[in-house]
Formats: sequence, C-alpha cells, structure tokens
Amino acid sequence: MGGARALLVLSLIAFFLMASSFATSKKTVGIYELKKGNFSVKITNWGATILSVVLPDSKGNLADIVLGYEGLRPYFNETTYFGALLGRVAGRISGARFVLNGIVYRLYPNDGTSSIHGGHRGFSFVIWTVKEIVYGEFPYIKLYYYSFDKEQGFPGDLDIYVTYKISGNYELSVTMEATPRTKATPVNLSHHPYWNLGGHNSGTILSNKVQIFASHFTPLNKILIPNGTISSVSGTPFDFRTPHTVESRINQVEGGYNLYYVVDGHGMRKFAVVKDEKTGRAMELWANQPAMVFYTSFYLDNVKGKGGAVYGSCAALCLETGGFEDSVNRPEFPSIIVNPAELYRHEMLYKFSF
Ligand SMILES: *[C@@H]1O[C@H](CO)[C@@H](O)[C@H](O)[C@H]1NC(C)=O
Ligand SMILES: *[C@@H]1O[C@H](CO)[C@@H](O)[C@H](O)[C@H]1NC(C)=O
Ligand SMILES: *[C@@H]1O[C@H](CO)[C@@H](O)[C@H](O)[C@H]1NC(C)=O
Ligand SMILES: CC(=O)N[C@H]1CO[C@H](CO)[C@@H](O)[C@@H]1O
Repeated sequence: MGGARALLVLSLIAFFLMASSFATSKKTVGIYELKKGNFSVKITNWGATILSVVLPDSKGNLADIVLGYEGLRPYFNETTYFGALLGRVAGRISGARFVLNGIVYRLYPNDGTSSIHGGHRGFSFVIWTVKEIVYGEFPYIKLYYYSFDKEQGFPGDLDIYVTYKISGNYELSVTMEATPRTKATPVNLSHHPYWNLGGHNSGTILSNKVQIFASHFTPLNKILIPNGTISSVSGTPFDFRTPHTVESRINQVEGGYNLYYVVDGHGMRKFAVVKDEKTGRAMELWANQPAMVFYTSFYLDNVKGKGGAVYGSCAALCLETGGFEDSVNRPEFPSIIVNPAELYRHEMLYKFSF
C-alpha cells in the first residue's frame, strides 16, 4: 500500500449479515478515499455508494457537495438512495413483471405496483468486493458484485464491475460494466448522487443554473411510468437547452422536476451543465446512454444527514443517466436486454470547475 497513498482505507467495520438470503457469509464494509490535490471522493463498498465529494469554490473554500448520511448504518436500510449505484434495472418496471423469451419474470413491487431500482434488495443494498485499488496520479477503485440467477426475480447470473476514477483535475469517471453468464437479462445500471454544488448543507438548489442537451422527454403517467409518447421540450418548462435557473419555471411543474429526457446525439457526449453562481462551482456531466432523469428532490422531507445537516425539499438535484424507463414492457423503446457473454458498458464523467 505504499506510494502516494491517494487512496486510504479510512475505516473498516466487520459486518455480520443477518439476512437469511445472504446465508452465513461474513464480509467487510469499508470506506475508501480517492484523492488528488484538493479533490476528494469517498466511496463505500456497501452498495458501491458515493459518500462525499469535496472540492474548493472560487474563493478556495472546500465543501462536500453530495448529500449523505452520518456514518454508514443509515445506508443499510434507508431508501432515499443517497449516492447509490442502482441495478439490476434502475428506474421503474410497471406491474413488477416482464416477459423475456416466453418466460414471465416477477419482481418485488417496492413502489406501489411497480418495481423500482432493482427491487427491495437491489445493488444499492449489497456488499461489493473491492477488486482493485490503485494509488498515484489517477487513483481508482474497482468494485465487483456477483448477482445470482433469480436474485430479486431477475434471470441469470450476472458479473458486475463499477470503477470510480479521478481521471483528471477535478474529474470523476464512473464506469459500469456487466456481463450475463448464461441467460439473457435486462440490465441498466445508474448512479444516484444528490448534488448541491453550494455544499450539501447550503439550502436549496433552486438558484442553480441548469442546461440539459435534450430536445425530447417522455411524459409520465400518474404512477410515473412513461405514457408511450415522446414529446418535444419546445415551449414547455422542461426546455433546458439554454441555461435556466431551476426556480424560473418550477412552479409550473407539479412536484418539481422528475422526468426522463431523451438526450440528443449518440455515444459519449455532454448531457448537462449545472452552475451554482454563489460559489462559482460548476459540474458538467457526460455519458454514453440514451436518456437521463432530472430530479429536483421535491419530496426530501427533513432527512437527517451528515454532520447534523437536515435536508429539506429541493436540497439537491439528481442527474441519473441510463436507458428508458420501463423499456422491458415497451417494445417501442430501445431494448435493455443483454445476452450471455455480451458486455453492457455505461460510462459517466463528471467535470467540476470553480
Ligand atoms: C488547496 O487549497 C488550498 C486552500 O484553498 C490552496 O492553498 C492550495 O493551493 C490548493 N491546492 C491545490 C493542489 O489546488
Ligand atoms: C432503519 O433502521 C433504524 C435502526 O434499526 C431504524 O430506527 C429506522 O427507522 C430504519 N429506517 C427505515 C427507513 O426503515
Ligand atoms: C402522454 O402525456 C402527454 C402530456 O400530458 C400527452 O400530450 C400525450 O397525449 C399522452 N400520450 C398518451 C399516449 O397518452
Ligand atoms: C447494454 C444495453 O442493453 N444497454 C441499454 C440500456 O438501455 C438503453 C435504452 O433502452 C439502450 O439503448 C442500451 O443499449
């Protein structure tokens, strides 16, 4: 573990699993730090979760810009998904079921009649194995999870790798890869940090300026499932093709922003830019996926967070890249089925400045 030690194991907790579905295995949950200059990212292998992202503002003041809990314990059972990695299928699956190759697969209905974020014990609620930690100029951590056949109702064994890497000055890349061993399965992983560029405890994100490179969105029905139409953002409060503050039109949107954008273009490209004028901090998000959820956390209800912070409505915004919502039940949307030995690869890149 010599060298620059950019990556430190801050603490280790022996964690004895009680849940019968996890059998009698004993695994270790730790907190790991990737660090380059004044940029620090802390990650735990519990759920492959991001715990903190610290960087300066234009005056040199450091702040942690993602919401999170104090200590690890709340992450074991809370369902706000602070900093979480989502899977096997992020987002909602209507009716908590789908049909693949003539077989009906039933999932956990953990969001009314829908299944959300992989079921009630999705990838955010499992212990990942630390495969690799590398120090030096571009530190990274590679986490691995083996998802067994029928886990949460999904078909087939699946090997999943997630790599968090400081890939440049104030740049964090997230690479999610998955390969089924024997059976075709739907896969769409996503990443769910709650960002507040002013600092996790700085109030709301309403004055943030947001730009989203999307000309279309998928309207949702009452239970937040796409209704089948792909609509133009033109002339709607959802049009962020030029920068707008969140607050400028949010009162025209019931419950704040929580919608699926079809992002223009293909391949690795810029999805969004968020700027906090007060601190000068900005974040660009790049990804190689077709769609992105924009969520302004309207329903955060005084959640107790890190260092005594209390997170209220609109304390953060989420930008979740991935496939289309409910595409397993929508033949008209691009498929998320991955076949045995095929590689699913989802890349994200966050570029921060101040
Ligand atoms: C880190 O921040 C301190 C205080 O703002 C500053 O003096 C120092 O130059 C910064 N270091 C780097 C590598 O940016
Ligand atoms: C999580 O567990 C703690 C301690 O056991 C409990 O106080 C809390 O209510 C639980 N939270 C949820 C959302 O179930
Ligand atoms: C979906 O919702 C949009 C916006 O409310 C509406 O214009 C469209 O007609 C709806 N499509 C269907 C198929 O219900
Ligand atoms: C590997 C894979 O199938 N990924 C898919 C995730 O979802 C989007 C949209 O449904 C597809 O375009 C990707 O190919």
